[in-house]
Amino acid sequence: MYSREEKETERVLLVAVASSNRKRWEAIDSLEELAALAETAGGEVVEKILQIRQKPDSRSFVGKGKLDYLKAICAQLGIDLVVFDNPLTPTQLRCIEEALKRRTIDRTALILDIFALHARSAEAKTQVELAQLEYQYTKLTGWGKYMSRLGGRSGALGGRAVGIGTRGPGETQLEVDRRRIQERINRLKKELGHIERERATQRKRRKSILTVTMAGYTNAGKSTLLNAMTDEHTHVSSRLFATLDSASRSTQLADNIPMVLTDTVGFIKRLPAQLVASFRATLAEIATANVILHVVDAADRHLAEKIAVVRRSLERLGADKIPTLLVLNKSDLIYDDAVRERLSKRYEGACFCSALQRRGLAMLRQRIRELASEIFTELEVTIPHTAPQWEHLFYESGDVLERTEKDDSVTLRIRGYRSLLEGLSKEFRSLQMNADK
Ligand SMILES: Nc1nc2c(ncn2[C@@H]2O[C@H](COP(=O)(O)OP(=O)(O)OP(=O)(O)O)[C@@H](O)[C@H]2O)c(=O)[nH]1
Ligand SMILES: [Mg+2]
Repeated sequence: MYSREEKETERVLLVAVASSNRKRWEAIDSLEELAALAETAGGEVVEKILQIRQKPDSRSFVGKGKLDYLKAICAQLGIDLVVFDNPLTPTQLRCIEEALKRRTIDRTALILDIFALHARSAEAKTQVELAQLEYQYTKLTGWGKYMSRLGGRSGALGGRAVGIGTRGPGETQLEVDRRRIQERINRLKKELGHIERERATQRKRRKSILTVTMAGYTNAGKSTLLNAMTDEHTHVSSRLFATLDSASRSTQLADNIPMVLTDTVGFIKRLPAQLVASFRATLAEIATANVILHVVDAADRHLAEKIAVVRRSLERLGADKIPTLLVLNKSDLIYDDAVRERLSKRYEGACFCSALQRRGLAMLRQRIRELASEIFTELEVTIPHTAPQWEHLFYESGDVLERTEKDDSVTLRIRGYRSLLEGLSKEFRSLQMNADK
């Protein structure tokens, strides 16, 4: 009756509740972002409603009077789906669904849905499924009937995708008990643990390759920048969360300096905790990078807030100590020189570029090079044949670019971490000097 089978797109009503008039603008901005999310999920936003209410009602969230009003709106505008910007308890969800006779979800469920829609690789699918199950588990005191009728992704727990907020493993009718979900959660966690360990070993293999990871708010242009810097064609889209996998591309910075550039999933305000947890392996790529490119949409009027969201997320991932370059992307959309000036004053040291028009990339490469030269070094050591263990140690600590053998010694040209190689060669020299004495 309310499913999407008969219609192309679902007609969506968005609702947000702000706790005071002062919080009004924040809520309006958040609603705007929610609209972009709903559209990304394939819905058509028909109406947005903002309510100022000091304390949410424990049962109906919005209160009885408002519920009647929403019901009238739903009927009048032919709404299929109601999305709340605020997190709702299972009781509230059920109460609202029953009153409105419309499927009702919150922001978290909507973001989870988009992730389910965009997951391509086996890993991303596993991560999304885990996040959805964890989310459903917390809501498992029972879905309302407008939710439980609808299925999810085939496989896992059965069912078929029919509408926003129901994709992914979706189907959690009451008969699917907590134990089965918990079992599935454990299995998925095991699978992901496997992937995580595999990635860790892969990372260990690279000794002196500069690893640069893109981080940033969703839609900032990370994938476009990756493509521009590597001449690749990673999927780019104006939709939110287009990228859910961390794709790495090898390229060269300059002077034959090898570099691996990694694209990752974007951040968003209030990214569901379940997603952060299950995308740990993907996000961990960020924390192991040598350099982070924090990509932002320079023309976005919420720039400062989005930068703060990303910085907080990086902190949480333990990536806040990694050298980070702020990249003010989409500079082609800044038409006013005064705005540009203000930005460069405010974000000193940031790099302006346009990934789309491939402008400002040389400067960006130059800045990455400067950072790289602080991190990596290239040096030469001559090791006498009487100390073969040192040759072994140097081989272990960097990438040997050249090896020249002489009668009594061997000379290595090595590239690797500055701190490691310089420490090692200092130790080697002082031992050599003592031996010479
Ligand atoms: N005008 C302009 N648009 C850009 C630029 N870079 C990217 N875009 C556009 O911004 C949108 C998002 O780009 P993506 O590269 O997919 O952004 P992303 O950061 O990878 O987004 P997610 O993967 O969703 O987190 C696309 O429509 C791009 O064409 C730029 O320099 N200028
Ligand atoms: Mg992307």
